[in-house]
Amino acid sequence: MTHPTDPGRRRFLTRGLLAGGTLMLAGCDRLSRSDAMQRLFSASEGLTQQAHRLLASREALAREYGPDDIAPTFRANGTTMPREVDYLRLAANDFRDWRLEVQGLVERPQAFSLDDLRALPARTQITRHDCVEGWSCIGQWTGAVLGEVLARVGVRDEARFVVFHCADRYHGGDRYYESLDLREAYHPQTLLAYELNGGDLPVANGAPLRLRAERQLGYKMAKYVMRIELVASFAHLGRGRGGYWEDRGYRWWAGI
Ligand SMILES: Nc1nc2c(c(=O)[nH]1)N[C@H]1C(S)=C(S)[C@@H](COP(=O)(O)O)O[C@H]1N2
Ligand SMILES: [Mo]
Repeated sequence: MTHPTDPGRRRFLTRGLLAGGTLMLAGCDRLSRSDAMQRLFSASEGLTQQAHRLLASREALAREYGPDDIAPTFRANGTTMPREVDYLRLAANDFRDWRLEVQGLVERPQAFSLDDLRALPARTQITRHDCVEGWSCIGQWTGAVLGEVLARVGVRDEARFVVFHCADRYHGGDRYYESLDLREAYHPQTLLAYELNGGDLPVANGAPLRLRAERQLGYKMAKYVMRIELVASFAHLGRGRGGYWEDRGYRWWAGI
């Protein structure tokens, strides 16, 4: 497995470097004329420092909260009740026949039942969900660590992104989907969640399984996940931008 330098991340890094450089120069205008400061600001050293700081921040944990912070009901947004017949049939039988297909650029494509996923190494975390529409909500999520699922299917070297295919068509139009790069997928807080606040995940919040990628905005966190596909590019999916909302102008990189 390699950690890819995807275009989104490269753009993010460049933006960060430029912003960091401008701030430092603006704040240290007088000092920067001294020899020592000139040396410190010499292109390679300054950029390396900034790059290290940014790379480290990609590994950082999202803030976790305490039980007292949990909202009484977790707000639901976007699709809250899929209308697709296949989904309704699975829901009617309490998702006993539901299977998560994991396929694409993997060594051993596999289908996981909910029990299979519950048997994998799990994590519980209390985090804040931030939606671009301007609201936040704190909830407790339990789920299988996505990295553990990926380890079981064996990610091939060519794979760069993990795509989440959902059951719902947003307002009856295109199917919802999302994608993460492998670095975000292997982050310890990235979960395939089957529980919210200690109970089964409600349909409104993505039953039976939804993604939690805690350092990303809400629209990245695909609900009603049916299939996971490992890909080298998402050009062939939807309108080619890596997600339902990305196809409509949202940024692919939604880190917070
Ligand atoms: N399948 C699917 N996933 C989705 C959406 C959706 O409409 N369909 N909406 C997204 C948006 S914009 C947000 S803010 C969160 C909302 O999650 P919640 O309903 O648990 O609050 O789910 C995201 N994942
Ligand atoms: Mo959102």
